[in-house]
Amino acid sequence: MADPIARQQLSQITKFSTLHPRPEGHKYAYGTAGFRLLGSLLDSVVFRVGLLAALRSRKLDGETIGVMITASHNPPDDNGVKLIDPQGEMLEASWETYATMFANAETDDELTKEYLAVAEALKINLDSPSNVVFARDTRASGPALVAALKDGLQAAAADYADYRILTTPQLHYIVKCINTGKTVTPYGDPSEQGYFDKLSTAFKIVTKGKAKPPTVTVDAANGVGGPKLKELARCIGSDYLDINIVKNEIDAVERLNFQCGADFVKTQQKLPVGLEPAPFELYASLDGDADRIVFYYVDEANKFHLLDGDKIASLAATFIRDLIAVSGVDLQVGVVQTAYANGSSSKYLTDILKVPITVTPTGVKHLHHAAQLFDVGVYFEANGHGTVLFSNSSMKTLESFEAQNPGQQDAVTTLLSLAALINQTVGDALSDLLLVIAILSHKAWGPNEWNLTYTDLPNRLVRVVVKDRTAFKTDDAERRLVEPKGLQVHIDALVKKYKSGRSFVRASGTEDAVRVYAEAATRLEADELAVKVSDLLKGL
Ligand code: NG1
Ligand code: ZN
Repeated sequence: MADPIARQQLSQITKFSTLHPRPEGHKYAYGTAGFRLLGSLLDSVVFRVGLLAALRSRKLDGETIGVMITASHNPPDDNGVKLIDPQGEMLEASWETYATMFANAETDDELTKEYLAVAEALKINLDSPSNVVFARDTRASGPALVAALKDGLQAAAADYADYRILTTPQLHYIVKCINTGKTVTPYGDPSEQGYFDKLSTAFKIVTKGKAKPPTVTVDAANGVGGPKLKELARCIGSDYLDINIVKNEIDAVERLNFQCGADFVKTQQKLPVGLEPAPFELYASLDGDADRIVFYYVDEANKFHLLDGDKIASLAATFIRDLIAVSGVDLQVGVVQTAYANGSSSKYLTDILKVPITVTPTGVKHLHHAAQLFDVGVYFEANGHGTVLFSNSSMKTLESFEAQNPGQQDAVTTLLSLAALINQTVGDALSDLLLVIAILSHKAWGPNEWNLTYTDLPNRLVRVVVKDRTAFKTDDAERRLVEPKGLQVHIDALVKKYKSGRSFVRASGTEDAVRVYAEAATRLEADELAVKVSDLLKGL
């Protein structure tokens, strides 16, 4: 049986848990985006996540773990919670099971038993130090969930720091800063100001000697990104950059992600409602926790053109590849995509840029891990979530490189500053915004020139509700169905009939549905292919 300290902790957990009862009949699952559902159903879940975060930190010798309370691009009444590992990465997959187990424990006693069982199985000393930091987005349910989290952390005797309202990537940054603070490669100052200073300094170095970029208008989805971007722009200074922030009503909580924001613009393939853009000017939309960004503009005929994650990836990969070539450093850039990447983007990267591509299943953790295998790994989901990772050895190579001429020196300085400008922990809309602006100003491009690099194939994404989405099993990075048996043959037969046709079906990881993706040479054909493939799922 447990020692006195552990016994006291367990009795505290049972006691506090009674204040956070689990709603009856609800089954929780820690998915690709952590727990995410109606905020009113999350009190017990967040309390229990506090317990898990405390254990996770103890397992890792007291390294600091992050807990972010957000539901990203979801509607205002939803909320969510996810854990951040010490290097600012997503929670290690094996722990997702414990998260789900804790969330579903039926009684306070059962929860306490599971807590002890995990501690014993993983040889965690309950008396050892535990450190957790947390933050939330602007949702109305946030403060009450923070209170539940604090109860969990207190019950598990963890030390914690409340970073209040932050973007998701800011908290990832802070977690990494804290845990690298005493190493030879500290990531930065573990504070919000440290984040702003790091990005703004890097932006000024990367754009040194370039003309001040034209004003960019940013739709902040009425979320946390708005005030944070305002502060970031203030740190950069109006001598270097002007940003016009719209959809910035964070107090109108019901407007969060409503008819605006990155998800709305990407899925609807249209402008945020009420935006009246000037032709050929650059616009961008963030999502509710500012880890996604998409860009767009209208032409002289007011036609909307989307510049999504694939366009950001190819822009970044081209720029970095060219800088590496100028510098003479021996490094390789690679791009990581999912099956949702537009076929034209993959063709452009492979045939024109000659940049290697890895395709992984959906979910940022898969992309992130694949990107770590390149010297410089660029990864973006088409929906605008992504970043660029510089490996430790590339950083060493760049830092110790002896340039032979000023051109080489400039290129190496720019590469090193890019590594500082780009959030190395997770996709970050604010950092990605500055990256894109910096690249466009180097190239003296507007959004139209950027868009002309390649033309997206028309595509359609359809959500289909089926009886049991777990019956849909895939391989080849989700591009082919293995089960239900025989279905892939029918999809192949349909795809063959369309010029540049491609289609696949996979179960969503975040919703109880399957998604059908189709692309083809024309809008009509892409829509038709999507409908025909969806029809194959009728009755399943
Ligand atoms: P699912 O529901 O598994 O398709 C969606 C997005 C992912 C990712 C996750 C996490 C699409 C097609 N899918 O996943 O890219 O962002 O949500 O939020 O956009
Ligand atoms: Zn998000």
